[in-house]
Formats: sequence, C-alpha cells, structure tokens
Amino acid sequence: MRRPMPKTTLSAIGVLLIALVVNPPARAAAAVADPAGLVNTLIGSSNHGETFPGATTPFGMVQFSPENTRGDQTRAAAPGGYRYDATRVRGFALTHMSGTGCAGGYGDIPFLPHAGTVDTSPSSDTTDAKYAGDFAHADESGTAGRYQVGLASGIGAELTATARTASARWTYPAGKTASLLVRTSNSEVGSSAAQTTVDVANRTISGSVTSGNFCGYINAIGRRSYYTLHFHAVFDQPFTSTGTWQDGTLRPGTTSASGGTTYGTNGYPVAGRGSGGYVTFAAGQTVTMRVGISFVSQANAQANLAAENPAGTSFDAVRQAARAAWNTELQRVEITGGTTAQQTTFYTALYHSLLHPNVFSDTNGQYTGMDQAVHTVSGGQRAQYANFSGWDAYRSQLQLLTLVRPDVGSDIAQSLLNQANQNNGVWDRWTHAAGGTHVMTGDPAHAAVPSIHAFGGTAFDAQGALASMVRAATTVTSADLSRDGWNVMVVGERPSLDKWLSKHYIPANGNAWGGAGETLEDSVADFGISQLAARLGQNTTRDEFLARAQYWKNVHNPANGGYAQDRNDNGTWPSFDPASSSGFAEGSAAQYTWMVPHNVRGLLDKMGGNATATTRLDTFFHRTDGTWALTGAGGLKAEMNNEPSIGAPWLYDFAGSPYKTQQTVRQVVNTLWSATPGGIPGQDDLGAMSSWYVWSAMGLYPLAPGRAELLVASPLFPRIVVHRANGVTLTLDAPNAAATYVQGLSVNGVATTKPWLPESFATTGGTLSFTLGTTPDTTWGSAAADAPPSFDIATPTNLALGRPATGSTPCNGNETADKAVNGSVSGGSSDKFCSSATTKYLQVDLGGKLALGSVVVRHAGAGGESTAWNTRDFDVRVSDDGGTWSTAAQVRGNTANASTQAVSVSGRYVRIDVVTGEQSGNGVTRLYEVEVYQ
Ligand SMILES: [Ca+2]
Ligand SMILES: [Ca+2]
Repeated sequence: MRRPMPKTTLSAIGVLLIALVVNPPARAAAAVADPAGLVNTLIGSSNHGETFPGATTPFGMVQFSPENTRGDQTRAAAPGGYRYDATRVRGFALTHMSGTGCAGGYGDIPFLPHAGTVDTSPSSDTTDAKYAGDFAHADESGTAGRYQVGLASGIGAELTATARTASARWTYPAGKTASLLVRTSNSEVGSSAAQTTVDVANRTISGSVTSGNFCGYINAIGRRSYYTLHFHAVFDQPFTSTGTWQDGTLRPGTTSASGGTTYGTNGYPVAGRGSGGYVTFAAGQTVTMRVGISFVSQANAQANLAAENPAGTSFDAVRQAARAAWNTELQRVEITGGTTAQQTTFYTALYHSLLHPNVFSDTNGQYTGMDQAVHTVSGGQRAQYANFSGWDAYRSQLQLLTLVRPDVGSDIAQSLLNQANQNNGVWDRWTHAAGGTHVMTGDPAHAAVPSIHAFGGTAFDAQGALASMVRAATTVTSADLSRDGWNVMVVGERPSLDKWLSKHYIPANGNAWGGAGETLEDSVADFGISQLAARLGQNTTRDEFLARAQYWKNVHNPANGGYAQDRNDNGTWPSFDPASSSGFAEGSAAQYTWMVPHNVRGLLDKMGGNATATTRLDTFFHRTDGTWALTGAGGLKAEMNNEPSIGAPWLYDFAGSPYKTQQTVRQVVNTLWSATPGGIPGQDDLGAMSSWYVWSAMGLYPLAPGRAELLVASPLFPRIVVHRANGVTLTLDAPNAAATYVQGLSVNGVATTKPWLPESFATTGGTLSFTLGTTPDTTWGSAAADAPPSFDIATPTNLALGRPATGSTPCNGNETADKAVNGSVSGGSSDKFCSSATTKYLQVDLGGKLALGSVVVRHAGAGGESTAWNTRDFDVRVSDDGGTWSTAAQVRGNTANASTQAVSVSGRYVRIDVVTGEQSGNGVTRLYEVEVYQ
C-alpha cells in the first residue's frame, strides 16, 4: 500500500532512507502480473531443447514459426524447425511440435517473404542459397503469442495466432520486388501430395499438403502419409503478379500447381521435387495475411478463419488476444518473488508445458480420425486433441496440464480413447496428427489416462477407456507378435504381449525395443490400469493388474548388484554391464533401475533397504570426487536431461532422506535450467521436460502415474498459488524460498513430517506452509512411518504354515505330516507327506477358529516327481473342534501340480481326505504342501 508521505525535513528523510536500507519494511510482494510477457520463446532453442520460437496459443492447432536451414533442402535446421545457431530462414510454417526428436514433423505450408523476383523454381534451389534469408538474433524476439524477425534483406516478419488461424505482417523494403512464396509441398519431412491455388480476384492462396513421415528416416514403416492439412490464406493487399512451380519448372502467370516432394529411399524428402505458388505485391508494401487451417477440408479451413480471425481483424488485435489467452492460462499458477530470471524460466517452462497435446478438431467439431474418416466430437467433449508424445508425457506433463486445466485433461483422455477406437482398439504410443507412429517403448496411454483421471480430469468415458485398455493389455494381436518397425517404432501396442502373459517379463530379443526397459514400462502401464479400475470400482481388474504391475521384479537380477537387467527367454541372464543401454531405450540399466514409481518401497527393499539405496542414489548423482553428475557423466550416472532418470531425485523421499531430494532437485533446477537459449537441458518432448521443471520449482512431483499423491521437495518461490480451472486452489507459502532445505511443513495449519501429500491436496486443494533453511534437517521426514506410499500386492499369509499337522500313517519317517506345512516344495522328494494307508488324510490345526477363503494343495509334480502321482480325488473338510467335520470342497479328477479351492467357511481344523491318491490307483498319496488362506 502506498501512503502520502508526511511533510518532513531533508535530514529526517535521510534518516528514514538509511533506516529503510538497514531494515526494509515488511511489504507484501506482488504476484507476477503479466507472465505472458515474461515468456521467452527462444529458451530451449539451443542445447537440443528443440523447441520452436514462433507464435501459438495454449493447446492451439497453429504453431506459426520459422523453418530454418543449414543449406540442405531435405533437412530442417532442427526437429522443431529452428536452432539458435542456424540463422537463415526459408519459410514460416503453420504447424510445429515443441521439443520433438527424430527429424521433426509438421512444418506445414512455409510462407517465405522474399525481396527479389522469382525467376527459377524454388524446388531447384536445393541448397537454400537463393530463396532464404539471413537474420541476426539482435533483430529477433519471441514471446507468448508473438514472434518477429527482421531479415538482412530488409523484410520484416511478424507472426501471431489464434487456435486455428495465423496472422502475419510482412513488411517489404522499398525498391525491391516484394515476393511471397508459398512452399506448399515443403513440410519439414516432405509430402506425398500438395496442391496450391492462387485466386487473384479474391486475394487468396489456398491448398493442401499431405504428409506424415515422422521418424521415417529411421524405419521404412514410418515412411507414409497420415494427414492432410488444408489452408486458406487471405491478404489485405492486391497481388501484382502470380506464378507457380512444379519440381524444377517455374510457371510464371499460372495460378495452380500440385505435387509433393515424395519420401526418398532414405526417408527424407527428395531434393528438387515439390510444388507451390508465389505472388508479388507493390514494392515497399506492408501486407497482412490471415490464414485458417483444417485437417478436414478446405471448407473447414475457411470456416475456422471466419470464426476466429474474420475479415477486418487486425494483426495487433490477434496478437493482443493471443497474449491475453496466455495470461489466462499462465496466471493459473501465480508466483510471487524470486529473481526475474527465475520467473522467466518458470513461466517459459509452464508455457512449454501447455502446448501439446493440441486442438485437432475444427470450430464445427469435425476432425479426421486415425481411420482417416471424418468424425465429430460428441457428448461432453469440446475438442479433439492430437500429438501425444506418450513415453514422455505420461510421467508429469499430463498431470500438470490436468492440474491446471482438468477440462482439457478430460478432453485429451477422451481424444486418446477416440484414437484407439478409430485404430482397431490400438492405443498407439506416439500419435501425430491422425496417425500412429509407434515411436518409443511401453504402453504410455495406459499410464496417462489413469493419471488424468487421478488429477480430476474425469469428464470422459472412463468405463469405455478401461474396457478398451484391458482388452488391449490381454489380447495378443498379430502386431504384438511382429518385429515390424523394430526397434524405435515397433508396430505392436504391447510387443511380445504373449511373453508378458506367460513369462511375466518381456525377454531379450523379444519384439520390444529393450526387453528389460519394456518390462518396467509395461509394469507402469498395468499399474495405471489397476488404478483406473480401482477408481471405477472394478476390483477384480484392479487386483489382476496390480499383480501384473509387479512383474518388474522379474528383471531384477539379485546376482548383478541390484540392477534391472535384460533377461533371456529361457529365464537365464545374458552378460551384463550396468552402464550399457542393452535392454533399454535411451538409457542405461543403472538409469532405468530406479524407474519403478509405483513400488519404490519394493525396489529399495530389493536393493537391501534404505541405507544401501541412499548410498546408491548418492553414487548415481555424484562423481567419485563428490561433485554433481547430473548429465553427460556416463551410463552409471544420472541423465537429468532425459525421461528415464528424472524421477530418481524424488526417491530419497522414500528412503528416509528427503533432504537429499530437496538438495538434488534444487541443484538440477538451478544448474541445468536457465533463462537462456540453452536453458532446457534436453529435448523438451512436447513439454514433458518443462513440466518436470514446473513441478520441481513448485517443490512437488506426482508420486506415480495413475495416482495424485505429490512428493515434496522445497518450492523455489516464496509464494505459489495454483488456481485450478475447476475452482480448486493450492497455496504454497515458503517465505525463505531462497533456502533449499525443509525445516518444517504444515498442511492447512497442521504440522507434518511427511515428505508427501495425499491425493486430496491436489484434488480438493489446501495450503502448505514451508519453513526452509540453508542447512539440511536430516530428521524431518526420515521416519519409516513418514515415507510415501508404495503399491505392492500384499503377500497372502499361509495360515497352515508351520502349524501342528497330523495324518494317516506315513510311508516312512522322513515323509511325515509336518513336511506338508513347512512352506517348501523344493527340498527334494522327502519334502512331502506320503501315506499308503487305507484311509489317507492330512489334518492341520490353525490354532483358532478363522475365516477361510482358499485352500491350495501342491502335489507330486510341484516337488519334481512324476505328475502321474498328483493326487486325483480328495475332499477339503473343516472342523471347529476336530471332531465334527463339514465338507468345504470336493476335487475330482485333478491332474495339475497345484490345485486351488475357494472355500467360504470358518474353522480351526482343515483336513484333506484323500479318495484316490494318484492317477492310476496304486494306493499312495503325496502332498508336498497344503496351504490355507483367508
Ligand atoms: Ca527425452
Ligand atoms: Ca513341503
């Protein structure tokens, strides 16, 4: 608050100023007022962040951004079309993906303002020597909703966007021919078809391009088209001339052309091929272009333009609306304090987290499905979304997106279900536009959809999604049995699902890109299914998939030092190097070993407990000299620039040393991320990495896919308020946020020592008050009772184990009744009760009357003897007093090594009355083990 200054003397003011310096008055700092203005879209454009700097709106269909060149027509400067060190532009294209790998994708319909005449075919300019323009970064800026650059030719380019339209303001220098190229065929990785029409009378250029080819250079299976983008561009200035080109032929004066670049035998567009059109304007003219796009039809592209950016809409009006749209979303995570650089890094990361998946349906609700047919969104769904970078997005990005916008999260979940329904029930792991690219590993949609649901994005057909996911996870398809596309883009949704169902792990040399890594991924996916089933009350499915979610244990080799390891089909282990990525995708065994988010307790116990695990984490994050090893330090160390490692800093919270989570997370936030072009440490993967930063800067992280508990570190800002779009508010107060270590925490005013928050905090809100300090508090959160939850299956208690057992006369003194309740079948042929008496039985005293649920009998074959000796006919009987018996189950004609009988009785004594001791009637029975469960 500002108050009028009282009249006073100069000397008194001097005293007052000194007092202010020495002891600043308590004053409530203001929250960032214009976060969109802080966003710097050049952050992430170096150091392989692969973000695009151009103009877009939150989750918008259009990303209007430069396509830069290094002098090769067949390769963009980087997968996002742009890299900071490549300062030559050959077009400004309407679609992009942020932070993707491979050779990129999209980059559709590059428009190039050109100062000069068009007198040769642009397709013949195979080195981008002629039809491209240099620029300097001093003449460039990018922020939320706007990008501008001045080219060395004197041309100015300003870009902005609505959700489904783009606006450009081209400024041409005086005295030079003002040309505009529309390089319709030149999508970033080429096209199979393109068509351009220039309409002089109406000042429009329209057409379409058919493309896809994501990662097509890696495997021929990706070398195909799966979307057509239609565009309709309208200009506010008349054309003074027109022309088109097709391959090497320039056709001045014409108004239509067609032909794609085609995809070459190496998966890149073919140099010299392709078509487009060009126009000229009066020299020195400033030209405003409005362009609508649609993935359905030319009519829809025009309709989108009419709806969002109609005739008469100024460039500046669109720019201001785009910025306002960004402020609406970014202000949902309100921060106070921190440095300007920290605020810029934070809001740029939040911006990058809210780009994808992005709107794919038109304003009339139509979209092209994965079946290439036109569909219309229905029910409560407001828009269809596309571009699901599954392997990346399931960890924390969709959780953050849903935290901020549960309504968008719901629509994305419905969109993924629609994709599966339109794709023969297959939930493709990486979808681009209307195509499934199969890129990466695991079954990420099965982790993502339950995560959206957990964070409150529940307004979708969750029952339908669960049924479809269960079907996909239990039905072995021909694609699952195929190696087509191996290894980066293997076609099956669940490669080697048959092995998963029979062997309970994905073997080395199976169909997956890395058997051990796939085993970890499928464990996470099945955990996701189990949690969605639990939320929908389907407990049988919950239990089935919770059990499958523990299959990760089957690739932990106890003899290799406690690492996850590739495993042979026959159960043996191949040679092993923990620094090697053999068996894993984009990561080493040492990095992947930590990736069991849903059962960290089980993992740490396998390693030998908290102390051992903490030492291992310390070694993972540090070099031998004690310095940090956060990236680029080899396969034994963390790689905090890529997804497999990014959950690991949070595991200290489980291991009794949460102060090391606080320390490690803060170190990564402060040293790998910054407000510079290199400020994103690796490919941003459609916002996945940026979402890690946003969570970490908030001092929070989702516990596991499918759950909404949050792990706790320390917030980077003194005050953070999350205003969820559904009205729920999360407030984090940390007045001493410059310090790293938690000395105390209260939740809604109640002190806690738990370094995690229940699901209710994310879903219904609350207030956290952190007390932070500069020295570690090694006791806060260290108690075992404070550790975050893990999700294992409870090992059922065998009520008969070690209980007093009696029976009919044994075959000999080594094969007595007690051998059937000793918990073992592997102790050789005398690890059983054997009897040849006329009336054969075994009886166990459970020690008290108990409710009983099942009885398991393990026969001769279970102990390694002939299966012909498996007990054939027997009754399970129960008694309260050992005198009066009732029959709980009858088994006739058994041949299996183990028989499980469900019972629903209570009693103290359980008895197996043998009717026929084995298969041929020779009068002997062999019971290796009798187990009784509640
Ligand atoms: Ca990555
Ligand atoms: Ca036994």
